[in-house]
Amino acid sequence: MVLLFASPDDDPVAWTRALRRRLPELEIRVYPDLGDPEAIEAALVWSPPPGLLAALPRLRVILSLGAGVDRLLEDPTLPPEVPICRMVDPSLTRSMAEFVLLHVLRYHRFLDVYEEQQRRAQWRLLLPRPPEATVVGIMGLGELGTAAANLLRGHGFSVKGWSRTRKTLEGVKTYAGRDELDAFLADLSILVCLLPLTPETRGILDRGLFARLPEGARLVNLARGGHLVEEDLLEALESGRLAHATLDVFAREPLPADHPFWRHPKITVTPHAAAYSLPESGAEVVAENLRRLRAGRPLLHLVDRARGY
Ligand code: NDP
Ligand code: OXD
Repeated sequence: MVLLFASPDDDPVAWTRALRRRLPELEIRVYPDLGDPEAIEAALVWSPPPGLLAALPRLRVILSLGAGVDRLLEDPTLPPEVPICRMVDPSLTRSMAEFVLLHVLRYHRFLDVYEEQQRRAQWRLLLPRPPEATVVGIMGLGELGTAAANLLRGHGFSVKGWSRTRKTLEGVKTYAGRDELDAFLADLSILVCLLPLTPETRGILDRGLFARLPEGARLVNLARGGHLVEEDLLEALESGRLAHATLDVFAREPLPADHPFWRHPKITVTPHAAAYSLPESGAEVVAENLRRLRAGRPLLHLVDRARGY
C-alpha cells in the first residue's frame, strides 16, 4: 500500500520512521513528491492544500493528523465517498489535558493578576482560595474535554461540562444542548472551549454568551479560532465582563503580526501549541487503521461528515 504524508507542521522523518517500524511494507511518499498519484490509497494529512486529495483517484482513506477536521471538510473538492478518520491518540489527549490544567492553575493562583501588577511594580497579595472555589466549565466532553475534566477534578476543582448529547462523568456536573447552556455558564470562574468547529458551533463564543457568564470570568479557547467572535471578546475585556483570555487558536494562523491580540494586556497568545501527537504513539493509531483498511474491518475514529466532527 502507498501512503501520502502531507503536513506543514509535522516531521515527516519521525512519522515515516515510526510508521515503517509498524508496517515495513508500507510505501510512504512525502508531499510534494507524489510520484504516480494513481498508486496512492491512503493520505495522512494536516492542512493539505485544497484540491490535493481530489487529485488522488484511488484514495481509500483520509487519516487526519489533527483531532479537528474542520479545515479538511472546508475543502469543496474533498472526495465525498472517502472515509475520514481523525486523530485520537493518548499523547495528544494527555498534552491537551495538561495544557488545560496549566491555564486553570494560572488563573486560580492569580498569575494573570500578578503579571499585571508586576508591570506596575505593585506588591499586593491576593488571598489564595481552595480549588473547589474555582468553577471550571468545559465546552465539549469528547476525547479531550473528558480527559481535561477528569484531570481538573482530580486536582480538586469544581468541574462542569457541556456537550451535544447527555454525558455522565463522575464528579462532573454535565449539561447538554442549547437548552442547558445558560445553567452551564451561570457560575463559571473559567470557561474552556474544546468543541469541534462545525456550522452549529461557529461563533459560539460571542457577546451573548459572555453576557451569561459571571462578571470577571476568564476564557480559555483551545479549540478553533472560528468559535470566537474577536470584536466581542475585545469589547468584553474592555468592559470587564471578562477579566482575561487565553487563546491558542485563531481565525487566521499564524496570527498576523499587527493583530491586536498580540499586544493586549488581558490576552495570552500561544501558537496552536496546546496539544500534539508524538509520532511514536500517533503512528500506532494510523497503523491500526491501515491494517483495518487492508483487512476490510471497520475503521476507528470515523468522522461523521454530516455532523461535522
Ligand atoms: P470529540 O469529537 O471527541 O468531542 C467533541 C465534543 O464536542 C463532544 O462532546 C460533542 O458532543 C461536543 N459537541 C459537538 N458539537 C456540539 C454542539 N453543537 N453543542 C454542544 N456540544 C457539542 O473531539 P476532541 O475532544 O477530540 O477535540 C475537540 C476539538 O479540539 C477538535 O475538534 C479541535 O478543534 C480542538 N483541538 C485543538 C488542539 C490544539 O492544539 N489547540 C489540538 C487538538 C484538538 P457529543 O459528545 O454529544 O457528540
Ligand atoms: C488539532 C490538532 O486538531 O492539533 O488542532 O490535533
